[in-house]
Amino acid sequence: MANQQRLRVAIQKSGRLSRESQTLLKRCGLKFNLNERRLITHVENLPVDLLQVRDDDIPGLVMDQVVDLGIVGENVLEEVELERQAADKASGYQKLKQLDFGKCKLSIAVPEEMEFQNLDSLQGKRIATTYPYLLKRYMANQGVSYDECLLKGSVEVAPRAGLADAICDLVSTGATLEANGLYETQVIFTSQAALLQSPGEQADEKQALIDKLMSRINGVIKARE
Ligand code: PRT
Ligand code: ZN
Repeated sequence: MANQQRLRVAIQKSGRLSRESQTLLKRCGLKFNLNERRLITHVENLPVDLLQVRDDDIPGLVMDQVVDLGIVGENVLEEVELERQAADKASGYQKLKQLDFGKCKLSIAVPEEMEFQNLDSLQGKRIATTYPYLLKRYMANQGVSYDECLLKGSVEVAPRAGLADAICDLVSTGATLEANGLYETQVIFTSQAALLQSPGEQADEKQALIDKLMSRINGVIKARE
């Protein structure tokens, strides 16, 4: 394993959370030059290494204590947590802070022409999603059974393509739903980016660095409000 003395922080390599994750860390005084082709970047002025990875990998890296901190959407965090619990894998973490960006909803949406009265209208229907565990938990709580259509992308076109009757996908402005002739019926989860810490105790020096970063992050977020 690489140098364990340095604090490891996982951030999304490229996507909706990348820019704001980097901006937040820079505002906290971390000096670094990221290159998308590099997995690890050394921060110049503090013993911190940044890992640029797919967002889906971040919760597992934190839960397995491969990294000390991670920034990821709560939607991905909760989905991975449920998936790992089902597989009997370690799923512990500490949520240090909600970061006030990457806000979205995970919602069920149906085609405009569908006869939808309430959730029971979806009984026995097929629902396309990238979030099978969050959907399953919600539907089980509501007592509605459904068939799954697992898609890692293009969820919003599944009904029109005849692959599913409804979808469960992330929504922010709603423009994607509208463009695909769908409307939101239920919000099943609300999400924003969060800062996570791996479970268990850290060595004193590392914990002191985490505390220092946390107080800077609190300052940055407060200044934004
Ligand atoms: O490559 P990698 O796996 O790292 O990235 P990714 O493609 O899986 O994720 P990415 O970058 O698209 O999103 C990262 C995170 O941003 C998500 O997990 C959410 O926490 C957050 N986020 C916030 C969103 C959205 N808003 C969002 N609108 N993620 C996705 N969308 C998509 C949604 O899936 C749909 O296709 O945008 C479309 C809907 O947007 P509206 O504005 O039309 O409603
Ligand atoms: Zn992803």
